[in-house]
Amino acid sequence: MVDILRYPSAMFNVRSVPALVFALVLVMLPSVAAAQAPAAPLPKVLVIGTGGTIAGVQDRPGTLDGYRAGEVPVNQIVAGVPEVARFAEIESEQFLNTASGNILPEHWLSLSKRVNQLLRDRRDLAGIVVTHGTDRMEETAFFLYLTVKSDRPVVFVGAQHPATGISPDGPANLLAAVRVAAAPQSRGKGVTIVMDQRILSARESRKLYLRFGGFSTGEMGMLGVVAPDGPTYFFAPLRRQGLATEFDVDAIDTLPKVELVYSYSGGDGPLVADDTRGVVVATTGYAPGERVPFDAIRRAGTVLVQTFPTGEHVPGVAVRPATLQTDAAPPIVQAQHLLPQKCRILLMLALTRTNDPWEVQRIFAEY
Ligand code: DAS
Repeated sequence: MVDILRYPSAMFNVRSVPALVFALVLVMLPSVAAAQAPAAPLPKVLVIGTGGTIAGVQDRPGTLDGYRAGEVPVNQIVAGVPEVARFAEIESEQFLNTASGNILPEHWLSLSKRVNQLLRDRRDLAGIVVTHGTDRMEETAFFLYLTVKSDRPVVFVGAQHPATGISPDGPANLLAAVRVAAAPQSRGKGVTIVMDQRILSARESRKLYLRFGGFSTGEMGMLGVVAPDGPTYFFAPLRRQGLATEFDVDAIDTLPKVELVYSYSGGDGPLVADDTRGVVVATTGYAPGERVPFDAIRRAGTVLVQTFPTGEHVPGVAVRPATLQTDAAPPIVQAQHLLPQKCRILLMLALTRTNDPWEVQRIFAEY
């Protein structure tokens, strides 16, 4: 008997060679066809630039010295990361180019209007990335989280080191953000912030510190990570956002004035201007001297929202007709696990729809 391990050709009878060739051709045909088939088109992602450190330039490149945020145009930032072209067909658009401390509520409105318009008109876009300064990123991202009526991903990204500094983090962050915006599994997850390979919900994310890894979602954890083989999700938001939002930025020209104040030992309450429609109080509990002015504020028709300074507290939420207060004054609206600056944004939007604190409470319980 022939040892077919040592003489594999002995498996085949010489007379069956034509049959063998035919069989080989049959086996190889699909791979030849696959090699010749045009590659599937890459998803399209639009990168909208607003500035920040990711667009920052130093006077002494290659150091960790100071820099000017919001200098490099977004098309140059994208061109500096050619690796993104493996995952998406990229377009870019310059919305602003500034440090994020200059970004105001009117910019939130116009950016949200633009993103809504793009996602309505451009069915070909898989998602949108917004480059943004990290100082105010959590606020702009949360405004869009509440107002972009789409299930397609809108991903905010920035950097802690400028592009010309030592170990810039912008390129890796941008690559991760584009992969998240291009991924079908990112649909329905709401507006996110992608920093340091973490996918964070815009509702929960906050800047904790200036170093790498400085963005956190506190107790709520992250939605997912950008792994070497792409975005991987563990959780999805359940609160209203995206297609389920009731807020319509196209019907809003200006946002109502809402103040944010702290309560503290020995405090005697804030002074609130007449045109203030809402006040958010960051407090773990009022000082005796604060009760009277805070009561007066809400009796005068200004809606008062209370949250923990850390945003971590989750109080029970009263639903009409039960009352949280012992007096007959309108209720103090209770926020649930929401940072004070994000309560301000939600209150601004709520006040575009109602002045009734019970209705505002309903909104704070749903978003
Ligand atoms: N602190 C800078 C940043 O990290 C500047 C800014 O927020 O625009 O992006």
